Amino acid sequence: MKRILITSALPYINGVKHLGNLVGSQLPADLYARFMRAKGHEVAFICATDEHGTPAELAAKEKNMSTADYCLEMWKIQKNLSDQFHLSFDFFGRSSSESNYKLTQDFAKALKNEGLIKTVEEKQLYSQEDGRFLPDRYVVGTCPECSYERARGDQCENCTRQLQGAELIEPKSVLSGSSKLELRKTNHLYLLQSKLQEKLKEWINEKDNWPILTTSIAKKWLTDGEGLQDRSITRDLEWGIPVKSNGITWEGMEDKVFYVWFDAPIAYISATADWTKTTKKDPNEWKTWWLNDHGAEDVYYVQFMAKDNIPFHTLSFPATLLGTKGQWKLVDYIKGFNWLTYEGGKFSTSMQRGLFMNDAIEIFPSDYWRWWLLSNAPESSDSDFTWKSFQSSINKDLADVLGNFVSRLIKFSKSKFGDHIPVGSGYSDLEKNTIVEILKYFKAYEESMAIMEIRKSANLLRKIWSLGNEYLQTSAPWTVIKQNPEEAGKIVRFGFNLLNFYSDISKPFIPVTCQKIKSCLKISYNENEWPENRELVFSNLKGGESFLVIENLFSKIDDDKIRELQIKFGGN
Ligand code: B3M
Ligand code: ZN
Repeated sequence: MKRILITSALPYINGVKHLGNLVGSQLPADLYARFMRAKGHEVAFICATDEHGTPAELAAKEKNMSTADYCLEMWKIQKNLSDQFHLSFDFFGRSSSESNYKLTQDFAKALKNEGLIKTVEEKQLYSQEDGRFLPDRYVVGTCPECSYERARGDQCENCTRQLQGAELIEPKSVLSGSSKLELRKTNHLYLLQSKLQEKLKEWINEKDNWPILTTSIAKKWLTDGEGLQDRSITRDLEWGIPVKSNGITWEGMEDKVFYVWFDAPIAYISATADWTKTTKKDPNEWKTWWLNDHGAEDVYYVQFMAKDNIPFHTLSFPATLLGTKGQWKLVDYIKGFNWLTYEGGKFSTSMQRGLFMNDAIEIFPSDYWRWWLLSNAPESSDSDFTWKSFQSSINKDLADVLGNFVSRLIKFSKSKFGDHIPVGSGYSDLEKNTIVEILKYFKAYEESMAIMEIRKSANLLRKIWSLGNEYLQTSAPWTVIKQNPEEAGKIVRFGFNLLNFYSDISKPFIPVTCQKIKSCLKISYNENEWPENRELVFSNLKGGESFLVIENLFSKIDDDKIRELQIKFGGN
């Protein structure tokens, strides 16, 4: 049994997240957490809302709410939607929690004690019209690297380059649209990341099993020297974690807050602490996940995120952890994702473009979305959501393959043998060969799930489902029963054992469907059950067990519905 720590990139508090956010971190992380729990490992699956920085302030302004009230309202909304998509976080916390305030301030103090923080006078964009400095997302302009015209003052979401507002071409205030901006002096605390360059390079170079996407982005910043420039970790904002620490006075920092990207990754740790303090016998259990001298050395830590977050997770956050010279756990594996596009265009929260979780869950059940998003996850390249592709995936993979197998088996059994599974005769070569074939693909499925190859895992699971249909087609119980009811009974019993097997191994992808199948079989649904005993697994059901008929496990989506949705949500 291993101990697996899983964190998903913290969704910004502003607005309901779109399907791109969902598949870009939280949903694949949930798939992996479910699989590792089912395999009997101890899992800590942690996430939280990322509540500081300009996204929160700007969004609250738009709603004419205090930022604190806005964040609380949005945390509840995002938590509720996570539940509706069956994201099985062990804890969904908040980066604005008291424990994150304290831990962030403690980290800053530790870094200062290691001589890794200095006060730097810098020039920030100041807007006369707004009467304030314009940090990060308060300013928008053209990216100097890729000419993307909606680059923000902290990062270009198009080419992931981390930016300073003053680098933008033709910068404008996001608040007033004013371009009458001037550079004014202001003091900020800088984390001397450059001093950690060699340590970080050494750490990254040890990661020989990381996906190319992750290491290439990390090394780009390390070799070009870009990513390890000393970086400001404070901002001229009201909303955020105040720059103070017990026992340390930060000269001239009285009205500054820590930069959101300084405190947000620390929230992975503080949310774990909030989790164990509120739900565990030992409130300090969080230390066994995060401190190497408390047992975290044996933890396997995996982070899930979109590619624009990779620089922060391979450089800034490890620099913070290493810089304190504490016993902090560093990530073992980063699963990064490319982008999900929407009908050939970009998803965008700020531009309200694409399909958002609250709309999606109203239209189709969560398993439909889970299946399409995971089987099309933007792993090695971008994926494009189109309504046509969604329709085809639901109608073919779910309805025609898994759904068809279930309905043919159950309808035939009910009509010929009543509502009890027939015993029938013993398995013959056809069943034994089918078992060998299924176990071959099942082994490959488990292997790809263990290394988070998501699309490959979905393809293997679909193949395993299709072998059930092939078995029914070949064994043809509807023909056999005319001559040999005993043989037909055996086929049906084997079919039910296949069904039970499917309802265990498909749980990470489509948990609600698996729950329905278990209730049809009158077997209690246990998320952490996994078919470990390969030999017996297809004989668990001996015959005689009663079952309930499932009415259409999946409903096919017709062309009219798709056309309506394309129009409603702006698809092509
Ligand atoms: N809030 C997600 C984003 O960039 C960002 C992740 C923080 S993880 C510590 O959309
Ligand atoms: Zn760019």
